[in-house]
Amino acid sequence: MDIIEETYSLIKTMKVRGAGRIARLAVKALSEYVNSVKVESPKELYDKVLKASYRLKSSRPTAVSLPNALNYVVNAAKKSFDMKSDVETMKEEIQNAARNFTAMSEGAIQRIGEIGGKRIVDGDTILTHCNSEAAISVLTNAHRQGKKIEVLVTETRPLMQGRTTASILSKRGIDVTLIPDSAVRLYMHKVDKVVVGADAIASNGAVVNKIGTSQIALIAHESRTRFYVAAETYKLSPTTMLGELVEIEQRSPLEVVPSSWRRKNKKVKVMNPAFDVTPPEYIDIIITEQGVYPPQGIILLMKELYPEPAALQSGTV
Ligand code: RUB
Repeated sequence: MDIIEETYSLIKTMKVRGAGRIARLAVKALSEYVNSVKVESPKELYDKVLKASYRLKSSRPTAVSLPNALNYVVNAAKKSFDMKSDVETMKEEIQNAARNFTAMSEGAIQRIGEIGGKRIVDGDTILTHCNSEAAISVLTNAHRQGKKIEVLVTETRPLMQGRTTASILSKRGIDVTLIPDSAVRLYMHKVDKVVVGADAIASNGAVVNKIGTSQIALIAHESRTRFYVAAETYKLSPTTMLGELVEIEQRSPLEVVPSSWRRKNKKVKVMNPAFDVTPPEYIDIIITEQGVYPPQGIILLMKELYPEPAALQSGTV
């Protein structure tokens, strides 16, 4: 299980982060694990795949891309096992599924960029939050389509993922300004569109993304600024169709204040939620690789892609 434990730790400690990246890393780990694991029977292989995928799923709780990606691979294992394949064939089919997921994910990000880039117009000032491959793809495509854009990037405390975004966009030749999270309302009058990514999208169109996203959406709503979400369809959370909630990850207080400060201020409680929920009323469109949806329309796409969410809830995969 070495590769599984290594990957668990890379995701948990956020050395690899972002909903799409952790999904691809997890399926890659599962595939490598399957390649090297020694088993006596297809049943043993299937059980090990299930166990490894449970472990990987538990590394971070909010990004639904993680269980969706792993379920995609586990489903291939189950199908192969049900077809009474031998161990070698099962291994091959599992590894193919992992490769397919990765290719699909990378293609989706590119397609979202092409679709979303068209929604940006020449001269737009756009605000983005945190570090999202899908949102960056939209901004990069708009820039490559020859539109002159200016991007405001929030720092994204406490871990400052905004610096990564600012650096990437700037290296691609885009005019970028980094601002503190608390300056969003001051600058919103300059902003034409907000573009953010997503960790999970609920069946009512609510979007779970980096903490602070919902505050930005509220400010955008107040000033009638358009609010776009760029997200691959594997960010849709099928179990929300059954009334399940998306768990919001609480991270260590030490990401907010150093331990020396905590020792001196023992009575102060420190909370560090990593994500929040933006209600559908504050979102104009969700840009997916399958097209653009109003948040209220996302349920239709979800029902098409996940016809049997109860199977996921029962824990069979
Ligand atoms: C990252 C974050 C990103 C989404 C979408 O949070 O909230 O906006 O994951 O990213 P963290 P992407 O840094 O805590 O992982 O579009 O790259 O999947």
